[in-house]
Amino acid sequence: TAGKVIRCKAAVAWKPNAPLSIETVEVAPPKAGEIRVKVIANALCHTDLYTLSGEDPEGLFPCILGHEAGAVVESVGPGVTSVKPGDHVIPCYTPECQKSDCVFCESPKTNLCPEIRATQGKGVMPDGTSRFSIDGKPIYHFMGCSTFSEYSVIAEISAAKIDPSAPLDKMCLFGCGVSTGFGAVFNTTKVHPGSSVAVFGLGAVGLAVIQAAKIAGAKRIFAIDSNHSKFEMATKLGATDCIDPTASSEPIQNVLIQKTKWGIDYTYDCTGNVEVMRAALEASHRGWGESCVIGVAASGHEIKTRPFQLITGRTWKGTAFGGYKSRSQVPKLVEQSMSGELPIDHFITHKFQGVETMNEAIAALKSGSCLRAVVTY
Ligand code: NAD
Ligand code: AHE
Ligand code: ZN
Repeated sequence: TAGKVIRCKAAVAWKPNAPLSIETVEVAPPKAGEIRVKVIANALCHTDLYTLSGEDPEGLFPCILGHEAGAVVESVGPGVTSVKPGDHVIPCYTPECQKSDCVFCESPKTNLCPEIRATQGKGVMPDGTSRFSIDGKPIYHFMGCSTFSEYSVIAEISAAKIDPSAPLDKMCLFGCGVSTGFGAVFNTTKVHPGSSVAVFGLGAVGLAVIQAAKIAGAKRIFAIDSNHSKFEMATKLGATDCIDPTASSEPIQNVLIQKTKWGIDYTYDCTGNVEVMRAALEASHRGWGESCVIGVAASGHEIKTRPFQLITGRTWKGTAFGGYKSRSQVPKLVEQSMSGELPIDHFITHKFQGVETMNEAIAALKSGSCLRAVVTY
């Protein structure tokens, strides 16, 4: 198949807020610096639903969504040296070019390599064109991954090569949500033993924050969600207090401060709701509390608080992909999960077979009873 167009099935988003359409797409061979991958399994992330809703200012249609996957390299374009056909990879929306003149890759402070970010946001490959088409009409890429397709083309610098013995139908979770939650704790805030943590929103991202906070030695972990069905897993992973913010007329930040006197050392928004982000910041500890924005808010939604909250020692921060440098660190996450240090099976609550089941998987994630729905192709 190398060098030839592949025709395969993909779930195409023709327009916002409509069911995906299962189509036969043409996937062109990879160009220089690109690789073509056979997607083995894809998990749904809330961000796929966000972009499908039409609220994402970077959302382009028609497109092929999907950014949490496990894949096998089918063929490589000219100049590709870090992977070869047959290698197992996790496509990563945060690439890592590893060039010596990339100040972001060179810095230990960030994972935000900008090498292909501009074209990625425009739904095209770095040369400005798409590798997907239907009857010759181009279809946009998404987040540099587009894994709602049996085959996809990604940049070499977006592919984290992992242990081939690791099951891709589980390791796909490291493509986004679980890595993000773990990294928010281990990289972005560096939770210290004995500290207190509050997590707003108990989807896979929020629950991964709880799991990591427990491992980091947090003593008290508040789990906050309006959906009580999330409390059981939160408790299993280490939450000490589960709170429904709608249960009281008192703002949740006040409830939390009353329970802790001065607030909470580390708080995380995993909802994407800007009011929740404010509550999380204001629930953080006077003098040193850190609040980390993880949830993605729609365009036009902005955060606010009284500057006094910052003057009195709170820090507002945010994370993309948990701060993990994708190509160098995702393989280690896979190892840690294989060794039992970072178990992830509990996030997979729903399984589907075939790219044609993608709409069912979307319905599952929306149902409120799902953490991750994995579709195996
Ligand atoms: P999810 O939909 O599975 O979970 C969200 C949870 O938040 C649900 O349990 C829901 O009941 C709860 N919730 C929603 N509104 C709430 C409110 N007002 N108060 C309390 N609880 C509320 O989503 P997910 O896949 O876990 O993703 C969580 C968020 O993180 C999304 O916004 C997603 O787009 C974002 N995200 C960001 C990154 C990043 O790199 N920054 C990575 C992955 C996901
Ligand atoms: N196009 C969106 C950006 C949304 C956003 O912030 N995405 C997160 C990842 S969400 C994964 O599920 C992120 O890492 N952003 C950094 C980046 O470079 O995009 C919008 O709302 O504008
Ligand atoms: Zn995601």
